[in-house]
Parts: sequence; structure tokens; C-alpha cells
Amino acid sequence: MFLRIDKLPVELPQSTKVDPESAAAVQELMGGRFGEMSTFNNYLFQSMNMRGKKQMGAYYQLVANICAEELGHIQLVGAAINSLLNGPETGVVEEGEAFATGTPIADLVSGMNYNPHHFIAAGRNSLPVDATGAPWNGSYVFSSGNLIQDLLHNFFLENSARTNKLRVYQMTRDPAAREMLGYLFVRGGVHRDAYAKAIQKLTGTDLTKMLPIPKIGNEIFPEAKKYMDMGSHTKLYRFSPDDYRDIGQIWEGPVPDGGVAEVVDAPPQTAGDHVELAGIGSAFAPDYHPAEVFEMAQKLYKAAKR
Ligand code: MN3
Repeated sequence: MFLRIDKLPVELPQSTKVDPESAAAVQELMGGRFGEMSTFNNYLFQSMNMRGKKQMGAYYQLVANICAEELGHIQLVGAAINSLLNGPETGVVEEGEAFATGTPIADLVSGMNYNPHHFIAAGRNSLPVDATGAPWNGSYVFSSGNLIQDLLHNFFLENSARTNKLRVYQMTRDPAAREMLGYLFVRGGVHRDAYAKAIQKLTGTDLTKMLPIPKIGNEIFPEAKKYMDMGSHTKLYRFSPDDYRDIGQIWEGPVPDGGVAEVVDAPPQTAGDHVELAGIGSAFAPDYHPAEVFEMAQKLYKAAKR
């Protein structure tokens, strides 16, 4: 089961403008083969399917625990996409009938590489699709039942996710997208290193000799360096109030990016507030007169208080 904390792993700065092309590119990190929906679902199916969970001890717990962190990564990527599709707009944008009958969407999109579904199917928000608009699909999940094969796959998956993230970084200067990327370079690095440690303990094979892939360190990116200075690259968060007590049997010793592995008995201390999206009349989100819908929700809140 999952409990939920109503925060993002980190707070994102506001996007400076509506940027549909960057939003479409960032979708790869959501619903692409190596996106966060894939890391989450791989670890979900592997941990769900693992035989002898008690006997597997730390090996089972490691996959199950990282799985929970990945749910928050899905949310963080989604928040960055939403930020890109909404720019600095907050509160309520009531635009009047001229907008409804005009071309408010055509006025926002420039260039060819945006995803029309962000505007037609969704109300300027994220979707479970990749950068080409293709839906995430279950064939991205590898759950073989063989522990070493699954762990080796996960090591490959985290490195592939990193490669894609580095390329998306090169596609946008948006501050929200780059903050999300910097944080996930570091957290994906921890997961990569954790799977390498698990494989080393099982087989004696030192996969860290290959790292980093590609051969460029996280520390040259200011948005990642910031989190490394906080020691995030050494920390594995225990995403459970009572369980997964043995993950420190694997997450211990030196880590490839410097420092010593540490299990933290809490969610990330960097946690921050959601990206607040404006109600936008012309997008009918939440409706043509957003203020009225917000007011109805507030009435419910006030009635409950009485
Ligand atoms: Mn992740």
C-alpha cells in the first residue's frame, strides 16, 4: 500500500513563459521508455512479483522502497510540464467571450514541436505520453523473476533515464524544467548506485567502474550541484513509516560521486509546495468561469468549518 504526502520532492521555480515545445520535450521523462512512469512501474512489478520477500530481505526492500520514491518523481515531472504549459499565470484568468471565440491556443503555440493534445485533450496540463505524444505502455516493464537480471536491468534503466534527461536539459532553459532535471540527475544517480551496490554484493561485480554514463558528472550542472552540496547523492530515503528497515545493508559504504551512503528515516527534507495552476477561462479549466468553481469549493470548506 502507499500513503501519500501532499508535497513535491522539491519546490520548483516559476516558469517565465508558456513554453509548449519544452513541455512536449519534457514529456519523454514522464511517459517515455526511460521516463518516471517506467522506473515506477518496473520497480512496482518487480517488488510485487518477487518470490520469498522475507528471505530476500534487503534485496526485496531496496526495490520496493525505491519504487515509492519514483511515484514522487512522476509528480515532479508532471509539475514541470504543467509549469511550462501555464507559465507564470496564477490565480484566475477570466478572459471574456472574445477569447472563447478567438484563437487563444493558436496565440500560445509557436513552432512545430508542441503536442496539440496538451491543449485539445488536456486543459494545458501533463499527459502519460512521451515526447512524440505516444502513450506510455506496459512493454517498458521488465520483470523477469530473476533477481540479478532484474537488478542489472534497473541499473541500465537508471543510466538510460539519465542520458535522456541530459538531452532534455539541452533542449530547454526553463527554470522549472531545469530545477526538476537537476534534482532528478542526483536522485536517479542514487538509484543507479544502489542497484550497482546490490549487484556487487550478490556477484562481486563492480559496475561503478563504468560510471558515469555518459561520462559527464552531475556536479557541472548548477541545478544538480545544489542538491549534491546538500548531500542528496549520498542519501537513500526510507519511504515507509515502519518497513524497509534493512535497506542500509545494501546502501552503505562509499558512493561513486563522493561521500558515504546514508539511509535517511524520513521523506526528502527538500519537499516543497505544489505548482499552483491558475484557473483559465479560455481553456475551460476548471470551467469557463473559474472563479465560480473556486468559490463553490471554498463554500464547502466554510460550511465544514461552521
Ligand atoms: Mn526517478
